Formats: sequence, C-alpha cells, structure tokens
Amino acid sequence: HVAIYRQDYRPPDWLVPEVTLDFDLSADRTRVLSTLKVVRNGQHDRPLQLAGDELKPVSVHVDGSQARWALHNDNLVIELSGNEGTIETEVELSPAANSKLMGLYASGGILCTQCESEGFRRITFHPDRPDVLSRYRVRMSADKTSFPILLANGNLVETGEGEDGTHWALWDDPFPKPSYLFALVAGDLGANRDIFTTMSGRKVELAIWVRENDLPRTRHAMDSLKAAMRWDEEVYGREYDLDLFNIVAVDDFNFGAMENKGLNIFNSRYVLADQDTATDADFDNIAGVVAHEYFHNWSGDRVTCRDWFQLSLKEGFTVFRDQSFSADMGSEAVKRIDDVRLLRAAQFPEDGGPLAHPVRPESYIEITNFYTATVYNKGAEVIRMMRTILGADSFRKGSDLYFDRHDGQAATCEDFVTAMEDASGIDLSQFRLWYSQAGTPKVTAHMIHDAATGVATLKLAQHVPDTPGHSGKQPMVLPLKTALIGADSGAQLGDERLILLDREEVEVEFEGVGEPPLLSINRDFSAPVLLQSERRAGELETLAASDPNPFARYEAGQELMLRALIAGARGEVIDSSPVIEAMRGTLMSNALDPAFKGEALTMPTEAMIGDRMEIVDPDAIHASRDALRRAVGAALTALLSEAQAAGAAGSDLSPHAKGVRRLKSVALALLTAGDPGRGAELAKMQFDAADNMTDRQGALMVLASLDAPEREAAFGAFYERYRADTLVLDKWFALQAASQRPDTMSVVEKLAAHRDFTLKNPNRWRALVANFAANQWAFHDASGRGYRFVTDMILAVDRLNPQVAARQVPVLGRWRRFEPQRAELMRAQLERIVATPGLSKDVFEQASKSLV
Ligand code: BAL
Ligand code: ZN
Repeated sequence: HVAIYRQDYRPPDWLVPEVTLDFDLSADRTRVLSTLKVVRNGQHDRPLQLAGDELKPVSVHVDGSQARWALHNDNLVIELSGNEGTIETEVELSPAANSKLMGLYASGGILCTQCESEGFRRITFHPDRPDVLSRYRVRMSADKTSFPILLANGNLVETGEGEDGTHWALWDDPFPKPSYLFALVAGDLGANRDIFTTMSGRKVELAIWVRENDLPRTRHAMDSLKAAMRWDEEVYGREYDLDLFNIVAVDDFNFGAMENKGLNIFNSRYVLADQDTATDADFDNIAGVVAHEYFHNWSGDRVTCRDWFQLSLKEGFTVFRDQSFSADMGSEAVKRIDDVRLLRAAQFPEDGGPLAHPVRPESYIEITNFYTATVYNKGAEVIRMMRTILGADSFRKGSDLYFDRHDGQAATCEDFVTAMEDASGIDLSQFRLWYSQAGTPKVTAHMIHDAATGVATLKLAQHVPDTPGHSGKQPMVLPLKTALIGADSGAQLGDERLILLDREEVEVEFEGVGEPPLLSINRDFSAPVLLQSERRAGELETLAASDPNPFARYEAGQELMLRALIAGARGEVIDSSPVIEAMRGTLMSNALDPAFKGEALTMPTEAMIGDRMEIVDPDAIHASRDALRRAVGAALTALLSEAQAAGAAGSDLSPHAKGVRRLKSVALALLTAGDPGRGAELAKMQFDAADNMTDRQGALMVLASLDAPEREAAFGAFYERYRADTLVLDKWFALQAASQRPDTMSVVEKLAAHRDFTLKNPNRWRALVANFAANQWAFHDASGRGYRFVTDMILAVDRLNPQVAARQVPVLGRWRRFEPQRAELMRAQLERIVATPGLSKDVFEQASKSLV
C-alpha cells in the first residue's frame, strides 16, 4: 500500500475537456461506452494514464483506430503521439455485485452512483482527479418497466423509446466538473415537485425522488431545500445556476449524502421524515444535510478542490455554512452547543490520538479515510475563526472575492485564505498554522485583581501538543472572546473583548474593575481549544447562573458537573449539591427557553469524562456518573416531574415545541435515575401516549437501560409497529446497542444474528456496531468481549464494504488512553486486524497507524 504526499502534487499531464458517456443499464450487466477528448497539458512526452478500479476494457480506440495500450495496476496507459486525441473505451459492470457502494451500484432496485472520492474509475477509465474538469454529455438506456426514471447531472436534452421495452434519456451538464461530481440514477421513483424563483427571477424546477410510498415523508426536505436556497442568496449572494435541481434518496449509502452537480444523491435517513417516524433531531439533521449538499453547489462544485489534500476547502467551509444556516433557522446558542458537543466527542479524541492529522493532511494511503471530524468539523472551526477575526462584513467580502476569483477552477485552502486576506487587508500568515498543525491547543488562564487600582490582569498561555510525526510546534492564533463578570453583582463588567492569543504567553489588562471579577472566556467557543482556568470557590456556580452569554453559561454548568464527575471517578467523596443547585436554578428560570434547559441539564457523556482524565477507567466513570444522576433525580423530583409532564403537539415543529420535547425526555431520564420504579411507569406512559417519534424514542431510550417489564413490552410493541420501516428499525437496533445494562453485550451479540440485521446496509450496520462501540461502559467491558465483537464485525464488513469497516477502527485505536489491561486487549485486536489476509487498504491504514 503506497502513501501519497501533498508535496508531490503535479498538474495533470493531460486535460479532458469533454466526456461523452453512453450507458446501457441493467442491474447485472451494464455496458459503458466512453468518449474522452484529451489534450496534452504543457510540454512533455508522458503517456496518457487513465485510472481504473476493477475495470476490464472490452475495447480501446484512439481516434477511431485500435490503440496501443497497456494495463498497469488497473490503470490504462496509452502512448499518444499528437497533442490531442479522442479515446473511446468500452467496459462492462455488474452494479448488483458492487457491495462497496462506490461507482455504479444497486440499492433496492434503484441503480445509482457514488463517485467521491475515487469512484468514477469504477465506472469508466478517466484521470479521475479533481483538477481535471470536463463537460459531460450522458446517454442512458434501460428497461422502461424496471427503470422508468432516468436522471443524470445538468439538463435533460432529449428522451425516446428504444427496442425491446427500453427507453433512453440524454443529459447535458453545461458546467465543467471534476469526475467525482458525476452522477446518474435509474429507478422506479416518484417525485415531490416544486418551483423555486431565484433572486434574479429565474424559475428552477425542484424534485425529490423517492419510492412512491415515501412521497408523503419528503415535505420537510423540500421545505429545507427552499429555505437553504433563499438563505444562500441572502447571506452569501449565491444563486442557483441550473434550471433543474434533483435529489434522490436511496437506502444503501456510505456517506450522509453527495453533492453531485444538479443531482444530489442522499442516504434516505437524511430525506424522509414525518412526526410518526422521525425525531426532532432527525428533522434538524435533514435540514442541515439538505442545506449542506445544496451549499456545495458553490463551495465545492463551482469552485472545487485541486487535490484531495484540500478537502477541507469545500468541506470545512460548507459545514460552517450549514451550521450558520441551522443557527439562523432555530436557536443560535443551542446550535452552537450541539456543534461543540460533536466537536469534542468526535474531533478532540481524533486530534489527541494516533490518527491525528492537520485540517490539510500531508499524506494518505486511502483518501476516504480522511473524511474525518478534523477535515469537516475542525475545518469549519477554522473558517469560523477567520470570520471572528475579520468581522462579518470583511468575511463576506472575502467569500465574494473567493467565489469570483476561482469560479470554474480547482482551488486550494491557500487560495481561500489569500482571498480573505486580500479582501480584508488583515495578515493571516500565522493563522495558516491551523491548516498545517494538528492537535488541540491547550490554553491556561490565570487572573489577578488589584482591588486598589481596579485593574484585573489576565495571564494566558498556550501549548500545541505533539502529534504523530510532528513535534515542537509554533504558537497559533487563538481568538478568545472574553468578558469579566462581577462576583458580587453577577453582571458583566464592561464590553466583551476579542483577545488574540498569538504568542506562547500574553497578558491582558482590564481597567475599572471595581468588584472581584470572574472570567468568562472562549465565549461561543470562539477557538477550538482545551481551556484550563483557575476557578475560585463559587465561580462556576455564579457563571452558570448569570453569564449573559448563553454558551458560556452552559459551559460553566458543564464544567461544574465535570469537576464533580471526575472527582467521583477518582474515588473521591463528592458533594453533589453545587450541581443540584445549578440544575435547580436552570429548571426554575423564567428567562431560559426549554431547549436551552434541555442542553444545560444533559450531563457530559462517559466518553467526555474519560477524555478529561489521564487514564480512562470505564467502570469508575460509569459509577460516578450514575451516582450524580441518582442524586440529582432524587433531589429535584418535583421540578423534573413538572418538566416531564409538559408536552407539545407532535405536529408542531417550532423551536419552542422541540425544546419542550427535548426537556421532557431529559427530565424523564433524570427522574428515572432517582426512582427507577416510578421512572419505568412514567416512561411507559410517555411511550404509549406519544403522538410523535421524539417522545416515543425518548421514553424507549430510558426504558432501554432499565430492568423492568415495561422494557420488554415497549421494545416488542415498537418492533411490531415499525418492523417494515427500515429507518425506524435502525432506531430499534441503536437503542439496544446504547443501553446501559450489564447484559448489553449479550443482547448486541444476539442482534447481530437477528434476521433484520445485515452487513450490506451501512445504516443498519452502524446502528448496531457504531452505537455499541460508542457505549463506553459496555464496549469496554473488562473481559475484552466488546473489542472482539467489534473486530469481528469490522473484518466481516471489510470483505464487502471497506469504507464502512475502516470508519469503525479508530475506537480501538484509542487504546493508549485506557488502563493497562484494557489497553492490551484493544491492541491485541488491532494486531489481529493487521494480520488478517486480504485486508482492504482502508482498514490497513487505520489499524496500522493506530498501532505505531
Ligand atoms: N462530499 C461528500 C459528502 C459531503 O460532505 O457532502
Ligand atoms: Zn460536504
């Protein structure tokens, strides 16, 4: 397995201005005829190299004649004497046999494609690199009964009838695009159609294609699409550019969705929703993913990436754009809390472990391993920090300049930063380190107050930790939104300041500070860092009750809980009353909305507690968290019961109604911790009375961890009701995999043999395996049985779908963080993986790097 390095980038030897494809489609045997116009790029005598992956050429012609060609490692090599040529190739594929779900494959009778990153080479021979942009013309022909709908990128030019019950369609995409944005779909699909009028008055035909039965569940996705189109016009000045915009949902999909030009293909879980089958979180995720893929039309399709090392150019920016969109559609503070929770849960562990890599990686063996939380979510934080430093107006000027300057091009992260600099006049030289230095910076804060002079001095220091292959790092630019809060008054003292911590140590003075100040720092999580601040007695309590910045207020509450939880896990006797009183204050507040209360009452997960400890002992952490939850539940029964009794009609999807439901289930869970018997009754009542999936799933989640007859009854009823609904059945698997019971491991092993379990569907596989592996207490059972199970599942799915398998390896890769016996058991499973014959390069890369 060879590594590819960023520094080895070289422009393409040959360009391909035009691609013509002719598909004769069927599930078992599809013929692909391709005609490429190729042009030599610069002065050289190197042959034309066309990438292929598991392709067998039936024929190859150059300028109409049989050509001299050879296959080298699956790639087609052709010697060309002139500076241009027309290359015709013919290959045969079997979509039904394609279990990798890359290239052209079959999902439940629908033929569809997934080409990012390197799937196009599984369809036809092509350079298949993002800096080769081509105009595509695509003819598709298929049986009319099985495949009445034929879709591809761009505009529909012509359709017609063929022989033997076939029909055909001709599509033309006027925008040159890289091959990873190619798509086609053939299937028996119905459309939810709508019209969007753009800001310049053009009418765009929108369609969401699903199985006929699923059409009623597409309304929210359509509303989200139109809202996203409007938002991108208003916030970024970006207008849609084709006359058609198609979305197709399929059940078997490796990613969440894919931004193919004019033809987005989605995992059905990010399209289909109604109140009976989808939770509020599902609704929010759909809005976020629909917006994300739509936003790619500019940040990804019109301006694409020069090479895959620049992936964050489109992904970090587009995640930032979808986060901002969702914040504008709901509560900014709650959205930020959710995004930071995800960053801490997924990206911080990555940044602190053996697979740490910069936002712009330096090398890879298999590029699909780099669709990571670092490239996506830390990448989004980097964009957010630029906006914080530049201010909203300059940032918008910068994005306008970027789109204008690079429209139709394959660009780099450097191009983006340069556009921001040119538009704002602000020097971002040092800021660029965010693209090249991995690891989460650590910041320490220490404040001294001189009561006599009224001067408070804040001393800040930063340290960027070593990561594999990279030590001795430079100080970064850390934008820290900071304010002081009066310890006596609880009021903010003066304005918020943006401190740029850009050296190892910085001192900042605040004047006119009359009362002892409390530090409200890294407000809104303005920099993705680990902050350690000395806190005086009662400081976190005051901030949790009165910081006017909602995010900072939430953070203070979480920090208060974490300190108690960590002390408990270390075996110290803890006083839970500060946490209880903070929670009481939150529940009783008239100023806070229910969604915020729901967030503030959610305790840090066991994994997050572990991330803050030197050595993770899952049993001690579980016991500590359980004890604190019991204490809170017992102390606040009346207030929690009140919150649990409140409700909102399932049809009401307003942020307020969602907040009421969120708080309802959080309260139920805490109440149950205090009194499991009463909790089981209440949960069963909530389950039975629910008119929406949020309440139903919230109740089932609580029941999942109980030892009560109500548990079996509810899971049985849920299964009977939804057994035919793939997406809801995923929840049934996921909830059991996440349950906090001593028998979870046995239950999960049985579920892996259940008739509804399959290795072939990524959603189902992840529902069981990824949720189990995220269940710290169960997965890290001291026997090592959890590690063996997950390893068995990785190896089994790797034979079918390496991408799905590889994404599960990093949980084992965190072995160094655990107590020695578990660490050894985890490491042994990684060794077992690496020693397995026939391993994919995807899994090999993740597992071998995790052992170093
Ligand atoms: N480009 C892959 C899927 C996504 O990030 O939208
Ligand atoms: Zn994306």
